[in-house]
Order: sequence, then C-alpha cells, then structure tokens
Amino acid sequence: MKVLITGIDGYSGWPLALHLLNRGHEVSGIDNLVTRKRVKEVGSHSAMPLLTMEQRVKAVEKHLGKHLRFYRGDLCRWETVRDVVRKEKPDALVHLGEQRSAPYSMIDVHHAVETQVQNITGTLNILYALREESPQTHLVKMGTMGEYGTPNVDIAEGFFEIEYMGRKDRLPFPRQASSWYHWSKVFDTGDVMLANKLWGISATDVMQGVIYGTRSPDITRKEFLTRFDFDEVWGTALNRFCVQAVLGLPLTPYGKGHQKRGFIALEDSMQSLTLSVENPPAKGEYRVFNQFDESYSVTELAEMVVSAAREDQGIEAKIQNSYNPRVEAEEHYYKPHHENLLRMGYKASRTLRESLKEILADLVTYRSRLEARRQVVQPRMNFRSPDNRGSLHIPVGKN
Ligand code: NAD
Ligand code: USQ
Repeated sequence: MKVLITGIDGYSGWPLALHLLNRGHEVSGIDNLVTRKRVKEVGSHSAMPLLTMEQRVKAVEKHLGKHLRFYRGDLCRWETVRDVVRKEKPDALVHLGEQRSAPYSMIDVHHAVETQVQNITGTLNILYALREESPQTHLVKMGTMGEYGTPNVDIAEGFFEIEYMGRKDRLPFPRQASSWYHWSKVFDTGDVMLANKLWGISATDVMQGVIYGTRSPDITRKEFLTRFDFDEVWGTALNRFCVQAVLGLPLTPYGKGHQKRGFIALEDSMQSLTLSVENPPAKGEYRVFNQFDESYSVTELAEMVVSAAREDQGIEAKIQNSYNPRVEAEEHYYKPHHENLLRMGYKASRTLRESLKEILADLVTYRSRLEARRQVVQPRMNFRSPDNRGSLHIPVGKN
C-alpha cells in the first residue's frame, strides 16, 4: 500500500515509517521539523542523538535498501498539503503531525493559540486535500485518550447508547479534556466526523494512550533511533521518571499522584497503527479505536521505575511527590473500553515492566546527554498561576 505519514520526523512518525517500509509498503512523509525547534525553545534536547531527516532518508536507503520520499513542509500551508496529497494519492494517510505537549499549550496565550490554530488548521487542510485530490484515501487520525477526560463512569470506545427523557440514540462519548492541547484533539475529532458525514471520507480516529519506550524491533541501529523527550514540557511522566532515576533526581508524581492513564509500548502503537492501515474501514465509514494496553496511576508508574532501576541497573531511586502544576483530577475512576483492535487480531507484544529494562539501559548509555540538560527536568511551571512560565525562560511568542 501507499502510505503518507504527516509528522514523519517525530517520536512515533519515524518508527512507523521504518515499520511500514519493512512490511513492504511504499512510504512518504511530510514534516516541518517544528518539534526539534520547540524542544530547543525550552532548553532541552532528545535523550538520544537524532540524525537529520536527510540523513535518515540516506540511512534507510543504505541499510534497508528502500526509498523514502520526504517533503519538508508545514501542514498549515494549504498549497503544500494539497500538492503533496495530489502527488502521492496515498491509500492511507496517517496524520501524526501536530503539537503534542499539554504543558507547552499551557505556557501562555501565545502557546495556547499556536497549538489550537496549528493543530486544527493542519487537520482541516488534510481533510480538504483528501476531498479534492484523493477522496478514496483512508485517513488514520491520531487523537488521544485524554479527549475523554476522567468521567466517573466507564469510557466507551468512541460511541455509546444513551437513553434520555424516554428516547434512545447512539452518540459520541462526551469529551472533557483538561489542556488546550487535549481540546485541540477534541476539535479535530469533530472536524473528522463532519468531513466523514459531508464527503464520505473513510476515517479511523485513534484515541491513543501515552506511548512509551525507546525502541521498536525496527530500530535496529543507532541511525534509526527516534526522539525521546524528558524535560518538564515535552517529557511524559514515564520518560521523566526514568531519566530522574538515572540522574539521581527524585521521581515526581504530581500532587496526590493517583491520576491514572492508559499506556502502550512504542512497538505496539506501531502494531495498532499498521493494523488500522492494513485493514481499512468500509468506504465512507468513521470508526474509533481506543488504543492502550495497561492503566496505571502515576504513583504506580514511579514505583515500577524505582524497582526496575534497582533490579536492572543497581540504581537506588527515590519518589518525592511534587506540587501539581496542572489542573486535573488527582483521584478518579478510570475504566476505558478498548475492544475494537483486539477484535482485529491485535495482541500486546510486551508489558511496561519489560520495556523499562530497555529504556533504562538506553538512558544509561546516553547519560551525558541527560546530564547536559539536568536543569530542565524538575517541575518549575505552574498552570494555576497567572505567570505559568515560572522560572522557565521561554520567550513570549506572537499570535
Ligand atoms: P512528535 O512531536 O514527536 O511528532 C510530531 C511531528 O509532527 C514532529 O516531527 C513535528 O515536527 C511534526 N509537526 C507538528 N506540526 C506540524 C506542522 N504544522 N506541519 C508539519 N509537521 C508538523 O509527537 P509524537 O509523540 O510522535 O506524536 C504524534 C501524534 O500522536 C500527535 O498528534 C500526538 O498528539 C499524538 N499522540 C502522542 C502520544 C504520545 O504519548 N507520544 C499519545 C497520544 C497521542
Ligand atoms: N505527571 C506527573 N509527574 C510528572 C509529569 C506528569 O505526575 O513529572 C502526570 C500529569 O500530571 C498527568 C499524567 O502524569 O496526570 C500524564 O502526563 P504526561 O505528561 O505523561 O502525559 P499527557 O500530558 O497526558 O500527554 C501525553 C502525550 C500526549 C498524548 C497523551 C495521551 O504528551 O501527546 O496525547 O499523553 S493521554 O494522556 O492518554 O491523553
């Protein structure tokens, strides 16, 4: 199949490209490299060194004997998106190219506007480009489990049956996000549903849990490494806990630390996206997959990292709950359903505990790169205060 990946230079876009190429698909990708720039903006860098996209394309040619077409371009530019879709006319377009950090979107008005305007504009450009240039393309849109928030009832997989005032309907499960970033994904979902209704675009809307890991089976050499962020703004809790352990810093569950999330290994995120691509929905169908394997509270995560650090690396790590910079429920019910992918044959290939061994070993190898950015790891922001930037010296942007 022909697959176009937006956000191909990113944490998940790059391993997905390798995976699809290794499965014999024809792969192209677009990216404007903005995550590299934004991570620099907060004074950080990826834990593992990264090749440039040009070097990555050459490495793929040299080591896999495959050709990867890369377009450097901004999804917010209509002509760029239209031209790439016109040229590629892919069977599937996997849309990963968005600003993906909740904390980044909460820095100030400029970062909130940048996140929502760019994420929603990119998605709308893609929807229109598909309509005009390639209506048969299956859109695989990366959404997020955080769109649902943490309601005090089970979370349905996209839709649920409801009876109200004596009448019944099948409706989208309510969205209650808790950052400007997560809300941008909710708006995307609405736009994808509408495009499906208006023009019959076939779409898989993936509600993805937190992805973790430094490796997938396709990352077989250092040239193929993907990014791994660990700073306060770009690192997810699990990444940060692993880096904190390696650097001898206390692990920082926020607040009471009972907030729960769903997790999926990088390799299994690739497996699920590939299943979606290779098993498209019926023409004109819109379907939703809740995509995660294990759920843990951030305290359980921190405890798992502490034992893995001790058992696998002989590192004695400590947990010290920090103030919570975010506005979120710190104690809540959490039971999302996720059966659709299982029905299609999806099977998790590893557990979070198994992956920790590999993540910690990789981080120990690159310890000097972590040491060099030690000052951006511990929490300094506070989204409850009027000056969220705290002691972060992020230049104020422009709308
Ligand atoms: P990432 O930031 O590493 O990758 C996103 C890529 O998109 C980057 O290379 C970036 O440069 C590119 N990009 C962003 N805006 C662009 C634009 N306007 N034009 C062109 N390129 C652009 O993030 P990731 O972790 O790989 O996430 C990919 C997608 O998955 C995002 O949509 C994110 O919201 C979603 N997601 C990620 C996770 C996770 O845990 N990483 C979980 C759930 C959902
Ligand atoms: N947290 C801590 N300590 C830390 C960092 C975070 O306790 O040092 C807590 C946060 O307060 C939050 C939880 O960990 O309650 C998860 O935060 P996170 O930064 O690990 O993940 P999140 O902000 O939810 O975002 C990540 C990705 C995002 C994706 C999302 C999937 O960055 O792109 O959409 O996970 S989900 O959470 O399912 O919506």
